[in-house]
Amino acid sequence: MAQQALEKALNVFQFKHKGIYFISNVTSPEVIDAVEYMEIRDSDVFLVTYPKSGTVWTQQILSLIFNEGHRNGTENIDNMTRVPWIDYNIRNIDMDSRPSPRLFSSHLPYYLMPRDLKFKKGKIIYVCRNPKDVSVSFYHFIKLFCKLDCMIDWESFFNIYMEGRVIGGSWFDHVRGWYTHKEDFNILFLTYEEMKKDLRSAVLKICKFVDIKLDEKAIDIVLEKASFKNMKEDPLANYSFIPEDIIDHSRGSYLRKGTIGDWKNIMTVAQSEKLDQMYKEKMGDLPIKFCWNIKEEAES
Ligand code: PPS
Repeated sequence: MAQQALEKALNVFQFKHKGIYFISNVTSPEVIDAVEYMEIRDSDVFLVTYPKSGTVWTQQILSLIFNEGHRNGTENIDNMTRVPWIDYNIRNIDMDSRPSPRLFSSHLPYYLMPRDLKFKKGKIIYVCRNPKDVSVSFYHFIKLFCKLDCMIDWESFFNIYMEGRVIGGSWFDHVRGWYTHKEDFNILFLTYEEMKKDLRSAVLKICKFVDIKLDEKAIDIVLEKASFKNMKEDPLANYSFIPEDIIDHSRGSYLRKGTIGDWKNIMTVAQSEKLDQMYKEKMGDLPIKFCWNIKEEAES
């Protein structure tokens, strides 16, 4: 019954286009279709993720790497303006008139991205996170949406997530799609977990990939300003600027726990096994390694 109510509410809250679910009212099939024809510059950098995989965190990191004015605090620009979404352009930013190097964010699957990227123009940073923590983060996040007017219980959400009937579609299809098509793009793969365990190394990898050299002092500033604690308190980084008619900020924070292994606090053994089984079926042949617990090394 609870699941039926959630499914009904989701049918109003999100729409399906070309195999993927998007949030209604904040984007449209026309916007998504136009992305494919976006003109790409060699210096463009796209941050791509499945939802709840560390997008806002990486937006902050990219913004700090690229903008000295962000590092030294002389500019007052929020993350979403610095690294705007191409699939959710809620501020109607004119992407074509932005100066190079342009930074963009997206939750799109590989096949809906701008066509030119497939000719290795521009760069893509793909960040993925273990699907158990993603599901839990997603569950808490979805409850913040004003327009999703129904009680959301974990079990119903988990079932719908496993079927891929959520924003961004199936985690398995998204990550598998990007991973198996990585040769078509100029791409750097990162995991949320490696960022969490050793942010300095991840930041250095990003700097190398985007060809920017920062001195030790600048790297230290990036690390400090991209820390969970700092971002949670920073109104330019914590997404508290999302309009109240989209997110009800009184229900919770965009930056919630920021850790690895929170799934253990809510997932039943049966749910965890169901996900393990699906992981084995859909991802088992890929050499990607995830870390499922803060104390563990990465494993497939
Ligand atoms: S969204 O809505 O898809 O853009 O969400 P996304 O930004 O991809 O993911 C949100 C989760 O990322 C966590 N987060 C961080 N973790 C560690 N350090 C930093 N600095 C950081 N910033 C954001 C955020 O807390 C969400 O995870 P959960 O597990 O819900 O806390």
